[in-house]
Amino acid sequence: YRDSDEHLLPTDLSEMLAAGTKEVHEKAENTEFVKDFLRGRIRKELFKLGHVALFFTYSAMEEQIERNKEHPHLAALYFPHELHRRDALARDLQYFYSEGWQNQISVSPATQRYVERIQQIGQDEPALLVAHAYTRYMGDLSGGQVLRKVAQRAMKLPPTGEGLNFYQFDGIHSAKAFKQLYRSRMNELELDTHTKQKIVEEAILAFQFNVEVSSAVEQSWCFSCDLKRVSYL
Ligand code: VER
Repeated sequence: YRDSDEHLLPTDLSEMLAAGTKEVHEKAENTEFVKDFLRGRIRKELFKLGHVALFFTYSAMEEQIERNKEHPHLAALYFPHELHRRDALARDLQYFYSEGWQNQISVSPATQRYVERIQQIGQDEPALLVAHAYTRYMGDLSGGQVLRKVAQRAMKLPPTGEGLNFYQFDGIHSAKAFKQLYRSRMNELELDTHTKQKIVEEAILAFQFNVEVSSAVEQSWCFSCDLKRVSYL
């Protein structure tokens, strides 16, 4: 037993990310939007707006991942079949908004800022895309599975899974095993300490973007809907 071992800072990227985002994860879990969601108080209009925001976010992220898929810091984390959500979100939006959904949705300012950051690092510092992929995909494979059940029950969506494709990872049999694979792939990347720290910083930023987007979704209700906060679906 060596006391000093317990005080060593982690050097594996997966552990640095988990430790570095612990505090902001708690913040992300505690926005009104997320708390209402977990209680099953889901207003369908807000759920739809959340999906619209996710659609723009994943479109940007996956476009940049695609563009940089041969980059040495991203190639080992390239799992389009298993992870990519853009098409699943498009199917969900088609279900919620019907034909012509593309013309009914628009990007909110908070989502636009998130998207611009993803595009900027995709151009200038592709290694930092690791942070964005981690924040979304590892989250979707963790808490996301709880959200699927809550959403299905609260909005009485059909058991066939329509409207819930986003939460359904058809290419992944065990979320737990896949997360372990993803963590080991992150840890095998050849990154110096400075770059790893920058990835952790970027992940914290990615969480903050998510918090801002969900607060904006929450607030948009007051301005755009006559019913205000009366009815919960
Ligand atoms: Fe989190 N999450 N989460 N989460 N999450 C876990 C891991 C995890 C949970 C539960 C859990 C977010 O919100 C929630 C993220 C990212 C995010 C568990 C493990 C709940 C119940 C909620 C609330 C809905 C949000 C909003 C995000 C980011 C957008 C990541 C990245 C991880 C992986 C941590 C790691 O490194 O193992 C039970």
